Amino acid sequence: MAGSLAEFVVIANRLPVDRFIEPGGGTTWRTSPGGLVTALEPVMRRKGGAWIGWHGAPDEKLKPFDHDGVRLVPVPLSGQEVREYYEGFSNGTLWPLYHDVIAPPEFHREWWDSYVTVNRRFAEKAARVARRNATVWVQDYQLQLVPAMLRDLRPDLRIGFFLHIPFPPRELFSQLPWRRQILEGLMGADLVGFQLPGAAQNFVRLVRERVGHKTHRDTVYLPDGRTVLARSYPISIDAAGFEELARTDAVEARAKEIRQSLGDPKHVLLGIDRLDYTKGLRQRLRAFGELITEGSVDVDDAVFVQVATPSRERVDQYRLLRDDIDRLVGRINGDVGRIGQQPITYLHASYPREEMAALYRAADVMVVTPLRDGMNLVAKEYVACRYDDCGSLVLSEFAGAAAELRSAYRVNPYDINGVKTALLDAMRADDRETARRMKAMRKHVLEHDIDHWASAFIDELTASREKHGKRTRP
Ligand code: GDG
Repeated sequence: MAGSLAEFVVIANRLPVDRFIEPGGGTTWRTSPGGLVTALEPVMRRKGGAWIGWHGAPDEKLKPFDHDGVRLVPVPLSGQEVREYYEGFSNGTLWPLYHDVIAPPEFHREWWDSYVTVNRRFAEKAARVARRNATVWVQDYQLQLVPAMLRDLRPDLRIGFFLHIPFPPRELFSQLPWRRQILEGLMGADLVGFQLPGAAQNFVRLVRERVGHKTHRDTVYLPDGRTVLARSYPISIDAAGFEELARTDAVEARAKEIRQSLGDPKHVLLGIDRLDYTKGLRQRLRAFGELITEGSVDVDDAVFVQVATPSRERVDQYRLLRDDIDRLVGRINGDVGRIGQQPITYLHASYPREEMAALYRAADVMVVTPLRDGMNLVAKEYVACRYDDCGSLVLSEFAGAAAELRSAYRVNPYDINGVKTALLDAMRADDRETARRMKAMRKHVLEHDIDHWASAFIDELTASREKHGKRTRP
């Protein structure tokens, strides 16, 4: 397939593969775990798709290659671009700004310049790879300028954009020195997708107020007659795939083993997150620590397992966070632990999918307390794995998932007493109440899986462009 033009193109910061060096020195690529790849693979295969993204190593140029029937087109980044475009503007400016400025965003003009340069490189690559009238789907905050840049180069294309993280209200977005350029970048798309309706509304309002375009509900009317639709498409997971994995004997056995090695306590509580300041780790650990200190929960009865997957370790704020959480866990375990009885088991590591499923199966209470989160897939994965209708979910109202998982124990993570109450409620609930809540959440997650998400977006993108094409045809 390499060499031919693609009918369907995905552009994301990263290619959906990881490189492995074999013992003999040979290189193989393996599909990286993640719902997006799984969801898009069938479409990509059917339509002769291409995926454009960085392959993960700086200062290295690679030729396009085929992997599992999909054409992968690597985009090179220099070491300096990784620092300025990726760690800098994407993760030091946009990430904190879009997550309610939980950490202060940094604004540096050279980071912005690098963001523009790299976005242009992605757009140019897509312009060369896409067939005439092809569909291109741009992913996430690292690439918000790509839609407009690509439209300039290839007005024939149908362009969609999806933002995986929140889109902030104007009071926060307006801090950005390059706010107008970002809005104009996004408006290059025919369809701009968000996790929640509120984010789409924030976008439309900003376009009206900052750029001055006419808008009506979810539609922006551009001076050239083109329209841009802004809608919500809450992302999901391969729910059936997770359930199937959770039902395997190996995962069930491992879940038992995990509980045993924790001393078979009455309650196993679990948190799984990238180690990120948006995820509210500190708040949940404090709440749990206080419950034990006060004696509301006996140290022999409950264990909190917190998996914090290493993330963005070269960004200063993430290094500080790691030290902060290390200290907090040490203090709680030091204060209230006993020999052989550590209330918090803290794991700073990443695990295979099977181990994740076993952890979900081992946990009685899943604790998801982000201060702000676009969606939060961990919450949905937990629900998908609880095929026996056991297990409770404590969920922050500031996670996108809270709009769908209405039967979770809902918390404001800033309210430590509220989190404590919810943890106690979840631990003390009887089986009937637990099953009632879990059944309702499972129904939703199984009916609204990742395929549902991808086809809703692609169908709308197809329809919007067709409508638009008819209106403007001379
Ligand atoms: C962004 C948005 C939005 C984590 N540790 C391991 C591991 N994971 C997997 C989880 C889950 C995924 O990573 C994390 O997804 P989240 O949604 O929880 O969070 P972000 O990484 O911040 O994702 C978020 C998402 O994009 C999708 O739009 O929901 O709001 O911030 O799937 O299972 N997987 C494995 N080992 C680990 O150690 N295998």
